[in-house]
Amino acid sequence: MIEYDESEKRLVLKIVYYGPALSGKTTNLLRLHDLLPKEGRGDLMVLDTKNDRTIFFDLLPLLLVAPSGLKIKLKAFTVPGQVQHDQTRKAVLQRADGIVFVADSRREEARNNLESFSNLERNMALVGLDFDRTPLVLQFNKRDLPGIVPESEIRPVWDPTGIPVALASAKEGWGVLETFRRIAGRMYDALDRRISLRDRHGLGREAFLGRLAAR
Ligand SMILES: Nc1nc2c(ncn2[C@@H]2O[C@H](COP(=O)(O)OP(=O)(O)OP(=O)(O)O)[C@@H](O)[C@H]2O)c(=O)[nH]1
Ligand SMILES: [Mg+2]
Repeated sequence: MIEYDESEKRLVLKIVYYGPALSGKTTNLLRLHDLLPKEGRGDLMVLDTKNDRTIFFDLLPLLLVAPSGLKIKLKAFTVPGQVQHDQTRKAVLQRADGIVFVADSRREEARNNLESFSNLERNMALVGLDFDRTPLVLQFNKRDLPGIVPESEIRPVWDPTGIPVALASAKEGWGVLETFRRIAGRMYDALDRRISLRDRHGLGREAFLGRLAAR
């Protein structure tokens, strides 16, 4: 549900980091803020935390300008993962153009991951997002910890679904940028089909990703 105003040459995109409590969504945005180039990167807003738990949302705004002059603002949000904040999760999820689901890779978290994923599917339906058409990337975070589900068990489950899987340790700072590039790439493809970013605005996929997520 992109916000596109052709006369104003303005496009606003929204990425939502979703997932169970404590899976590392806020940490992803903190790292992303550190890893992305200063140019075009806004300030990270980490809102209303209580003992480091998100109770509203976090927001990292990014800005880039296409050769046509189109101003693209990309807002990366996190939802609060704790079960009781479902209303807030739904509100933050509204009009998302891309979703990163951050799972906790530890085996004992499998059930929480699944419940949160079901919650995502339910809330997408409630806010009118089509699961099959919304760009989605699945991040298995906390790969630095012991007791994680190995990749050999993850791939056979998720690869057949077509949902891209990224492995990460947001704490150590790896996999975060890759995850972001993958969701941004998927969003570019969806956008290009709708508003011809390349042909009308002179913005190719690599240029889009390069300006957004160059290191
Ligand atoms: N070992 C390890 N710890 C991590 C990793 N990512 C996040 N953490 C830790 O996990 C805890 C929760 O991280 P947050 O980023 O606040 O989790 P969240 O998903 O935003 O949690 P909610 O806001 O409650 O939904 C913090 O202590 C982080 O430092 C990781 O990759 N590895
Ligand atoms: Mg958080």
